[in-house]
Amino acid sequence: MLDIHGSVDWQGLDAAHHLHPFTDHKDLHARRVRVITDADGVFLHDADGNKILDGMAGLWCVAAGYGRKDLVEAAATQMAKLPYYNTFFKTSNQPAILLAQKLAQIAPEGINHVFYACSGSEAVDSALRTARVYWQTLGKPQKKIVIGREYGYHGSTTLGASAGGMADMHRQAGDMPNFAHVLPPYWWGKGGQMSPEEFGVYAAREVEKKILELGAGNIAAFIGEPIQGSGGVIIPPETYWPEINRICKQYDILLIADEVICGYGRTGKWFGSDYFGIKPDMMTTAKGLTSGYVPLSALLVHDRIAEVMINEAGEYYHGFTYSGHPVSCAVALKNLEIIENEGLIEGAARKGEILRAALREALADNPMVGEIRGVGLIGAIELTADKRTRRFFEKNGRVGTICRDFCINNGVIMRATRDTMLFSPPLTITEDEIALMVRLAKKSFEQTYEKVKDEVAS
Ligand code: PXG
Repeated sequence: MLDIHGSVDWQGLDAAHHLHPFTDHKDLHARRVRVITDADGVFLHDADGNKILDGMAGLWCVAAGYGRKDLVEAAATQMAKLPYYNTFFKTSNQPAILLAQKLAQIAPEGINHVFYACSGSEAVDSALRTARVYWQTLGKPQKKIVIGREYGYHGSTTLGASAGGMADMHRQAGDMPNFAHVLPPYWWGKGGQMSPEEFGVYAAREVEKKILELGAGNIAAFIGEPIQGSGGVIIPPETYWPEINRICKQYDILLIADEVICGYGRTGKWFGSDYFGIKPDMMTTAKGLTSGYVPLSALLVHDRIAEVMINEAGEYYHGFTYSGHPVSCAVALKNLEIIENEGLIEGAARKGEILRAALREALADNPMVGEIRGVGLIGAIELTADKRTRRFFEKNGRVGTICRDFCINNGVIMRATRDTMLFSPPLTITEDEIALMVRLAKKSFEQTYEKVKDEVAS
């Protein structure tokens, strides 16, 4: 499809043949899809010549930033040496072995085994399958139910969608039996008159209530993101995870930390579990593992589960063609080396504080800006009709979408969940780039306020 100047009509071609994830296609075709052509550092370029600061690191994944020749070389070298071989039939490959060793080194104490897949969703599926096999092997096949949380996101396979707490996904596909959902530790939205600390304990005890209601003997696992990412960067009060640790231990329920977003430095620690002191039996990881350059996920498994799987469970009837893909594993090894050598984890903690302080200063006078929260380089800004009472706008999601559109038109990508604005830039972002991101956000938030100020309490 060529236009009169002989260049490709990218938008027309995309609309003609491409079905997109999580997209209302009629709505998309009524606008123009944005075609990203190339990227460098924290900046994206599109086919219309715009340069945009990527405040989301792609989909929370491009930790090491765009345009890294070292990652490209790691992939090319491995492709030339061994582009593919499987890990099924008593075979392995060197990058997969070395990466498993490295992951065991950096994972929390007692987590020393790795199962590879390609996506976060597959890692979640693998965790849930592993939990089933574990309990069956121990003679407790009735322990099947998985408890997740409202606003949780655990991927888009049918099991992942069922474990997650997104109502629209349940309606369309993810409504498998043996899943239950509880209140998220979302103090701003659901904490009422409680202090954050009281609410953290309250939200954790909702898990305990659900366990008592369904019977601990029927429950396989609790799954939770250390910080709920897509659900609105919900950062639990510090009282939450210690209580969840206690509850899972007391009722003999596996604790699965979904680290797909939090893992590999984003929180200013290797894992969100390190930040919050979570004691997981399994951790699902992906995204930042390869900085998104190639697909790879890793399910990290605690010794107490691995021992049962290895010594008692017999054959594990589960796996993917690309489990332990040598190119993905080689890129992951280089990416973890970059994260360590460039001090990106400590950098995330330090730069996160700078970013939040700058946002608080820049947005202090905007009456629709409520809580600004974050840990390391993941954070959120609540847009509110009344910051004293934490009242939401009518038709939740409308103001967030307005703000998101202003942001992108001004040259910065932030994501909106309901009316909460989210950010998660590459860990390589510089202080100058942080300052630019804040300037662009300030302008976009002011434009949004101008549009909705009649609805905002002064
Ligand atoms: N768990 C968590 C915590 C995630 O954030 C997945 C599992 C699934 O990973 P895959 O690789 O199968 O997509 C995710 C993915 C968004 C957005 O808009 C977030 C994700 C994916 C797509 C969009 O916030 N997270």
